[in-house]
Amino acid sequence: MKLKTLFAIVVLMMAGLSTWATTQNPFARQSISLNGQWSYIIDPYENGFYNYRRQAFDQSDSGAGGYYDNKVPAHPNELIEYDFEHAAVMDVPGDWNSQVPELEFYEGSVWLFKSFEVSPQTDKVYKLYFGAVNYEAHVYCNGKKVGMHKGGFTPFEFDVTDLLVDGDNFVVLKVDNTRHQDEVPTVNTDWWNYGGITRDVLLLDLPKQHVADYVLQLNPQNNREIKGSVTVAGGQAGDKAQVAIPELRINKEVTLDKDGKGSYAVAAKKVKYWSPESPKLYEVQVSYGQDVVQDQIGFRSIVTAGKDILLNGKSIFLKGISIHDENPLIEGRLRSEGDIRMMLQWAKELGCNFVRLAHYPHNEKMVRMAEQMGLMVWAEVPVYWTISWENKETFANAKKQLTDLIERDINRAAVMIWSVGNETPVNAPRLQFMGGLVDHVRGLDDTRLVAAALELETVDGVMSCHDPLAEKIDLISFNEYAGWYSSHALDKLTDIKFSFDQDKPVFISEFGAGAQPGYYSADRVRWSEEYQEDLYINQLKMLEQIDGLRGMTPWILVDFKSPRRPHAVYQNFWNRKGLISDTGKKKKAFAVLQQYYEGK
Ligand code: GCB
Repeated sequence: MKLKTLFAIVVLMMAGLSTWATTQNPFARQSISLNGQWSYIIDPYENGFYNYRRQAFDQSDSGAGGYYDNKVPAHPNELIEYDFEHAAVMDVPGDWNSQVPELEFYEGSVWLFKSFEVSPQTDKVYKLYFGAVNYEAHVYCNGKKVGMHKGGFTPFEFDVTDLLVDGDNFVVLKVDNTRHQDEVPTVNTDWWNYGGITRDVLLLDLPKQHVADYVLQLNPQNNREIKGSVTVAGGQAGDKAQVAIPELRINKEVTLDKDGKGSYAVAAKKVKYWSPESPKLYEVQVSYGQDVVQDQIGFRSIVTAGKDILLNGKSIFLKGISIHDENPLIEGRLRSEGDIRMMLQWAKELGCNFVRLAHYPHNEKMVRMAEQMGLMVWAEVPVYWTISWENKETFANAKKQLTDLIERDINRAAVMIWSVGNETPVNAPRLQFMGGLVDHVRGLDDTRLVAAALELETVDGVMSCHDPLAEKIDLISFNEYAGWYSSHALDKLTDIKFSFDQDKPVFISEFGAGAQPGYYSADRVRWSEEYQEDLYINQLKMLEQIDGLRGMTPWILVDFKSPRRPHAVYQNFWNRKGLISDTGKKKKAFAVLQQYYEGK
C-alpha cells in the first residue's frame, strides 16, 4: 500500500469514519426493506450510550449495558429503564423533527429500533445499507456494534453476515444530529438540521462473490466509446465479468485483477446521447457468473470551450433552479418518490433543464428521477460558509463525503457538475482545503465539470471575481444578492456591471429575494410578492448583460425551513425566497422566470 493511501486511511480512522464504498445501485439488488415503523427513545443525556461515569458502554469489556442490548426484564424485579417494545414509533425514511412535535427543534441523540426476520443462507453476504442518516450514527445488530458513520447525506453500509440468526433479528441505531464546529457542515447553516434516518434502509442479500461496483461512461476523449470498470467483491485475478448493453449490441468481457477490479473500453458507434430534450437511458447488465445487476444508464459529454458550455458538442444554457431536500407540505425531508416527483415536476413547469441540488448530496432517487425527466444536475457537498479549514479531520471528512457522492452517482449522465462548496471565504487555508477537493474530484472523474458557488467583489459598481479558486474550477459560478442583501434599488440593478478576467462560462448559482406568500403591495415593498417579482425582472435584465452568461439557478424553488429566519410576520422560521410557497402556491415571480426560460 502506498504511504499516501495509508495516511489517508489513518486520518479517516481517526475521524471515526468508514473507508469503504457502498454497493453500487443497491435498489436493484435482492434485499429486505427495513423501511417502515421504527420504535424510538429520545435520549438527550445519552443515558443509553454512557454509564454514570460517562464511559461508553460499547467501549467497555463486556460491551453490555447500552440500549442497543434491547433487554427485557427476565423477572418483574429486574430493573431496566428503557423499553423499545412499548416505545412510540416513527416512520423511516423520515426525519424526527417533522414527525414528533416535541422534536421540531431537537438536536441530540435518539435511539431507533427495528426487528426483522431473515433466514440467512451460508453462501450469501448481508449488508445493512442506509441511504442517509443525519448526522452521527452508531449501528448495532442483535446487540453487537457494527460501526459508526458521520455525515448526514451520503449512503453507508455494514456487513452483518456473521451477526444474523435464523428468525428474529433486530437493529438499533443511536443517531445524533448535534452540530459541531469541526464537522461538515459546521454549526452555521441556513437550513433545518433534520435528524434521523432520512432515507431508505435495506438489508442487502448478496452472493458471496458479487458485482460490488461498476462504472459506465462516455469516454471524454472519444465520444464513440464507452469506458469504465467493474469491481467484484471476492473476485480473483484473471476472473471475468461482463458488461452488456443489448440495444447497442455491446457485450464486453472484463478481466479482473488481484483486487477483483477490471477496466475496459468498448466502441459504441451508434450510441444516442442523453440530453434534456431526449433523456435516453440504456438498459445495462453488469454480471459476474450468476450475479447480474440491471441498471439504466445514459451517455453524454459535457465540456467548456472558452466562455461556452457544450453538451454533446452543442452550446447549452443551463435553465436552472436551486432546490433543498425538503417537502414544505410535510415540513420535513423528502420521504417518498411522490415527494421527489412533486419537486422535480415544479422545476419542469418552471421551464428548467437543470437543477442545483443544494447544499449537500440529495437522495440517489432524486438524481435518478431528474435524469429520467431530462433535468441536468449540479451536485454538492456541505462545505458551506466557514468550516474548520485547518483541521485535517474536517478535510478528510469533506473528502470522504465527496468521494461517496461521486461513487454513488458516477453513472448518472444527468450529473454535469460536482460542486465542492458554497460561499466560502477567500483565504489561504480555505484555498488549500477546497483546492484539494477540486484535485480529488478530477482524480476520480474526468467526465464532468467542477465548480463551487463563489462570491464576488464589487468595486465602483463593477462586480468581478478575484477568488484564486476560480482558476482551478471550470466555471465562474457565484451567488449574488443585489437588491436583497445589498442596498441597490431594484430599478438601478442594470447599472451594475460585471467584468471577469477568466475566459470561462459564467454561471449564477444564486440570486433571490424573500416574499411572504399572499402579501400583495401596490407600493411593491420588501417582503411583498411584487418586490420579489421586480427583483427577478431587474436581475434578469442585469444578468443578461454578462458576456459569457451560460446559466443560473436562482434561490430557490420552494420556501424552506430555517432556524435563522425568526421574523414573526414574514418568516416564522421559513426562508421565504421560494418561487413557490410552503403550501405549494406559486408566487408572482414564478411566472417571470418561467417566461424568461421560455424565451431561452
Ligand atoms: C445564500 C446561501 C443559501 C441561503 C441564501 C439566503 O447565499 O447560499 O444557503 O439560504 O443565501 O437565503 O440567504
